[in-house]
Amino acid sequence: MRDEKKEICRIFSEASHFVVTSHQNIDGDGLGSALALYFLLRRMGKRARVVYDGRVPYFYRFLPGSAQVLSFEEFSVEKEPFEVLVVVDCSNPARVGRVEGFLKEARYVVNIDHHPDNAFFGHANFVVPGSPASALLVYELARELHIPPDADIATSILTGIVTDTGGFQFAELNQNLFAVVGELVASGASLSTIMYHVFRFRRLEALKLLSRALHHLTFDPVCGCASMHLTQEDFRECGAQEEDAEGVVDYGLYIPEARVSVFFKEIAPNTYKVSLRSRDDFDVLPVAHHFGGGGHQRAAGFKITGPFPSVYREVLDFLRTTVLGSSK
Ligand SMILES: [Mn+2]
Repeated sequence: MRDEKKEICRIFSEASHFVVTSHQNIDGDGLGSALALYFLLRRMGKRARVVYDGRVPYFYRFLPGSAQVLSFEEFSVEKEPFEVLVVVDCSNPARVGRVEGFLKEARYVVNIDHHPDNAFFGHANFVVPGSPASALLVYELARELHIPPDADIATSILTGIVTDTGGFQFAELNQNLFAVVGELVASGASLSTIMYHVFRFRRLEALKLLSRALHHLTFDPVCGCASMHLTQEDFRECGAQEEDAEGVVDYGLYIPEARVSVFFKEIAPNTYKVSLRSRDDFDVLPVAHHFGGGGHQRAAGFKITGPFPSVYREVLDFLRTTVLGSSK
């Protein structure tokens, strides 16, 4: 079998113009991985751009290079040619928004990801579903390229790891991961700065929104399902944006008996983004797939439309049946 890591290193060495992108509704792993690749390619003397179809959330703007991220519009104006499109932390090209059109333009598409349902859409696919973060795969690539991380690369990679492990709560900080974190810290990354921005740097509007979501929190002790929702009205009344709901779904699992947390976010009238989180013993990915979404075993999501009461009932009924049907 072809070594995908080596193939990507070959593409990185041979080509000279790169666009790096990640999924819409970007998180610390998507952005951290994209920026780490950007710095890595620049260290190799390449021309690289990070293009993202969306706005970088304010709490990730501490990241070095985040000001250089181009919106889809900004890049379209610039019209700079590129040979390679690197898509990172993204299971499916439909998730990159309008950047999806670049897949046809690129000579090579490089796919670096850790989602179990990755569609292998690249010419080279470095996909490791067991990896705690895509950023760890970027770390491996840097090693393969013999490029020791500098402070910018280290900060970007560690932000990805911190985000996707929930600050080392969802993945055990074993000796291997600890060694990587040690090297990144030695290279100039500040773990406390990253933890602060990823988890505790939230504007008043976001905290007001969180209080609304918690106010709506309900728990079904029979199946261990915790649920929350936020309506468009909640967002309006709090003066909040979509990015302000980041992390809300995690609160459902604070309940000791909770096995799964579900969070409904109304993003347009009667259109809901649904996030799912679970503990080790329950896989939410089949639930997300059932509703046409995707993600990971412990964190997944999908979109659904309809009036809230019927949407809520449909999802909760399916969840209940699935949770109760799975072994305890
Ligand atoms: Mn990720």
